[in-house]
Amino acid sequence: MKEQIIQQLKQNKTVLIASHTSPDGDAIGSLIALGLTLEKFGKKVVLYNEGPIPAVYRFLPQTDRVLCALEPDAFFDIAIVLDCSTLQRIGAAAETVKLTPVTINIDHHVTNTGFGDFQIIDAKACASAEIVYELIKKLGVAIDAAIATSIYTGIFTDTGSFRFANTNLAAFAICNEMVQLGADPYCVSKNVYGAYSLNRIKLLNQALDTIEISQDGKLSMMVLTQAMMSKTGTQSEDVEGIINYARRIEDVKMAVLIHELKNGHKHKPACAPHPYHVSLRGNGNVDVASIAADFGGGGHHDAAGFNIESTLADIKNKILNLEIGDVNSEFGILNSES
Ligand SMILES: [Mn+2]
Repeated sequence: MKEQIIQQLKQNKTVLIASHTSPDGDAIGSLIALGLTLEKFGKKVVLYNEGPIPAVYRFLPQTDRVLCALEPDAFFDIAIVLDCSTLQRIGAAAETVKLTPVTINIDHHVTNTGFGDFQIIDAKACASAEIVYELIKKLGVAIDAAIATSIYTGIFTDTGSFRFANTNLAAFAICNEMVQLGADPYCVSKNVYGAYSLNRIKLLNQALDTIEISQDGKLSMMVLTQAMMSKTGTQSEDVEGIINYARRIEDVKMAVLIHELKNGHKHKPACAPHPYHVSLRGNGNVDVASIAADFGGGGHHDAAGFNIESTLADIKNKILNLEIGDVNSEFGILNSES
């Protein structure tokens, strides 16, 4: 498959590269790394991310050239979609991609639908940045400090700083090489774990106040509403990482964050259905990707999510009634007590 993709890249001139909305470090890092590489490879490259790009990732090279909207008549020879389990994850540009003659799907989500004409889907890869790195090697393009920093950041953030179950040998090997090629670990972590705004701490306080634990103690649940966000003056990027507080509670196997989405109908009463994004985080013993898939979402074994239009009471009920059975972890973590 890699050979065919390289063949396609050689034959064509204009390339659109896109990654998912509400991007994380892997979505941005992979996007920039592949974009800079293909430019060195002689391609005309447009980078797309619907955003918003969190402030903590704006230190990455050339993030200011990432477009959040395309001209309605924009046309490309090839579209490359990164870190997305479905094409729809990129947002409005999916319509442009559908009209593109060749679509390449590069991803590491187990729930990837296999869309596009060519795919490299590797659920064992620690990040999409790992797959992008391998593609760059195959292309034979020299990795400069800007590309190295972008790949390093993608792997560093998607492995939770080498803490999550997806942390593999490649994560260390590639990051070691990226540091040799000019990535600065201190600079990356200083930016990624930069200072929190007071507003964000106030939002965290509100979120912590909503924690509920299921009867058997295996599930923790948090809620963030738009009212809390406007009260604390926070944006969607400030929500990132908050779920980890619910996950770290003793005995919890799965943490859930129910986040009310922005286009909630303002004039509807609180008991009417609203759009929510539900994030799931497992501790290694629960396959949260399959739970998310049951609700029409997707993700990884330990981190997944879905969107739902519901009342808050309904969704909380559904979640508290979920069966959190132990499954065989694909990472072999079978240290469950029960
Ligand atoms: Mn990723």
